[in-house]
Amino acid sequence: MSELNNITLKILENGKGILAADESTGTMTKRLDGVNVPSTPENRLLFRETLFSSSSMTECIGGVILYDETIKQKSSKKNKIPELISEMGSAPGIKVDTGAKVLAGSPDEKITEGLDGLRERLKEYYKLGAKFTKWRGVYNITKSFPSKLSITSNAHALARYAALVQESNMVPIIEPEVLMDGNHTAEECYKKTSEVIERCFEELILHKVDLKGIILKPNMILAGNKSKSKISNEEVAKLTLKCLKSSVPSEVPGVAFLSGGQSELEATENLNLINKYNDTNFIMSYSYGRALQQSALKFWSKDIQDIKGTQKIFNHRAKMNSLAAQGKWSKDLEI
Ligand code: 5MM
Repeated sequence: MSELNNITLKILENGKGILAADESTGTMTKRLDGVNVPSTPENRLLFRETLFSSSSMTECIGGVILYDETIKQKSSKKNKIPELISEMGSAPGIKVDTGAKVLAGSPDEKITEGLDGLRERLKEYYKLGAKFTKWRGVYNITKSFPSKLSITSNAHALARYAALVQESNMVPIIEPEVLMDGNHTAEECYKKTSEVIERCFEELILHKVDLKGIILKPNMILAGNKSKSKISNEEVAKLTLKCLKSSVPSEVPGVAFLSGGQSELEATENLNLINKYNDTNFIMSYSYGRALQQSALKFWSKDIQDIKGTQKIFNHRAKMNSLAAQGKWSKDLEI
């Protein structure tokens, strides 16, 4: 087994998943503003350290995606954050893209940037303890989007990123996120997501990326959040599986879904059904940001020194998702 494949399995096996705590300062400020906590480096660290030192880190969280600010911070006990995560039995990871910018040639779409100087930044992150990395491409659905240009250019960037990351002995998370914003049907989401993922794999293969040493982080197949034709959770699970079965090469060891704006419960329930019906060899797990953090953040904001209480909420959510990643969750386990 290759070293990269080994890392991938350690992160995702046995009901483990990923905590996406890589909100850039802008996004984290929005989240903190939403609960009336000032967005200072100290507060951003305090909330994150509270999660990273929770007991569920050992059993349920195989990896944590960090933002540049956090990977360089020290905990209240003066531990380096990547060391704290490793001591809890999880793997530190890092977001290495520099954000989605206006796509020249199709200004209503986005292209993710960050390739310039990436090789050097990767060396630095590796020394800081990162075992894996993340890069997110974003696509929106309208009648004419995502365009060929956005699909091709984002796939190309994702593949160049992934090749550089593997060269640096880390596992790249490939995150092509087809957004749920809009009034499109689930069928349209299925078609566009399939096209996006297929194109990503064409480029990954062209760039000689070892598919056994990556993690795919896709969206689930959902109707748009403004669509009148919603589908059931069963249908979400079945369409998501159908899409991944036909667009992802079988060498890929694991998939870790993003939550993409689903409620905590929806994200857990859909993941559970995906695992119930999973007839593929892919591990199907989670790499949730909002769906792992929302309730914990809300609770924490009421008393930012209540570490234990916040951890209890986070541990519960992590446990529920870990069960869902094994198809063992049920609604009556929720509190
Ligand atoms: C944690 O949020 C990440 C976004 O950060 P920026 O937009 O600030 O760069 C995001 O990439 C996240 O990792 C994924 O979208 C998954 O998060 P959700 O909340 O969709 O599960």
